[in-house]
Amino acid sequence: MELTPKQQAIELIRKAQKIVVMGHASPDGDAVGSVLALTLALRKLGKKVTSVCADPVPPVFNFLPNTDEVTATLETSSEFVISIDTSNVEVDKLGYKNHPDQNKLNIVIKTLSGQFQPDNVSFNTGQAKADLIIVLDTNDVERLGSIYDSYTQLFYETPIINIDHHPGNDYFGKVNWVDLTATSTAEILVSLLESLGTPPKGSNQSKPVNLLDADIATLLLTGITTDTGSFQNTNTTPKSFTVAAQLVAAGARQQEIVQHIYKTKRLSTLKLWGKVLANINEDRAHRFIYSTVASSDFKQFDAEETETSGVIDELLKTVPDIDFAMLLTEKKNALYGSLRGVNKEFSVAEVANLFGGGGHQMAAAFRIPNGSLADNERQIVDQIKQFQASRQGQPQAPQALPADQVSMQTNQPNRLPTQTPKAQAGGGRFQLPNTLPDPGQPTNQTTPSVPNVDDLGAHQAGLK
Ligand SMILES: [Mn+2]
Repeated sequence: MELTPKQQAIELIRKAQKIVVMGHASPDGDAVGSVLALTLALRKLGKKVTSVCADPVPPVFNFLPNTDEVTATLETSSEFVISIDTSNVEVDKLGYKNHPDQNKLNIVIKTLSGQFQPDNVSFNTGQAKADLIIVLDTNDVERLGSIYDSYTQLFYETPIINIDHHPGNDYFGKVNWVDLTATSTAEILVSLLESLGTPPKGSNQSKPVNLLDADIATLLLTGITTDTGSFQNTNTTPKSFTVAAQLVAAGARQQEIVQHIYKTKRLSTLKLWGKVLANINEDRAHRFIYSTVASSDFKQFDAEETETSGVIDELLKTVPDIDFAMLLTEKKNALYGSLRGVNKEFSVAEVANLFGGGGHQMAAAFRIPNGSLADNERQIVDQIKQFQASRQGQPQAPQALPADQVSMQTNQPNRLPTQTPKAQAGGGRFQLPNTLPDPGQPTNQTTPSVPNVDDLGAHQAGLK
């Protein structure tokens, strides 16, 4: 009988010694909690584990254990290999002469026949090595950000276990454990850790290991809590409550999570949010509101780019009698549009689609590389007005974007992409954000092509 993805994952994990656990770029609570929980649990089983993420853990999660060890750099092997093409040369002897006074090491090859040329020599620097990669909460390898670009070879050489709950997961792993009914990756991991702690049949390990200790349970509960918006979002399932109760019973520090994530805001965050509120533009005729954050606002308040996260969910979308709220944020050489539905009859994904983005009915996003408020705000707003007017059967405003400005990512059929699609440099070209966080409802609805929604903290109301 064919093994389930869970059984296959357990088998690969049991065999591996050196494991790299990764989460998506711009990590959210589920990515951070899942990566660190699995890291700590695997270490309890005697594995050597590295926790990897392209971006640093947002400061809001610093109360969690081991956040300082999440790294964007993998340890590489210390070997430097010099290869010499011997097809035209017969080698006699190999030796070396060390000249420490000149900081020099000469490698000497004596030949019987033929002569080496400089272009016969090639080098191989140390490569990152692992027995197993476990990618968590990530629907495709592009979402790993710079990690995938930096260690492409490692990804091709090493078996990957892909554990995720996002619709549209690319199935890029050797083992793909994708559970769309799970609220979070952390919820899936609870079941994995229960099984991993049980000794395999026929092994000489007799005692079960309790992998759900208080720290690990706290990390996992953080993932479930943030991906369900503190159990407020409609993706919250009976199972998520059961699992959460199990984690609390295992010692998860639920009050600590709530206090740090939902009841603490930095002064810089409050100032930034104040600016967002002051900048609200209202268009009752076209039934939307929007606000903006300029890159200068982050500087002015000494705020990080992640600190806009939550403002749209906690504040902007609480306005009644509109179809949706939008936040335009200038960051990382791009203009990000984050959309949240208010009217349940309306799909914000359609609005995001206008700009080459996507998402779900209640939460969607788009990204304009090299965009800015000065260059793009007017155009975006005009196009939305036109879209709304045509829905409402009103006269249309002009200004459609050329179709060639729209580009979408395509999924590669064969596990890893053969080539890493790079962000287009051309200004005004609309692309999907490649750092979309999870859906949580209202962000957890299925969409065919765009699994994750926006990096502006869809479900993490109050985060960062
Ligand atoms: Mn998640």
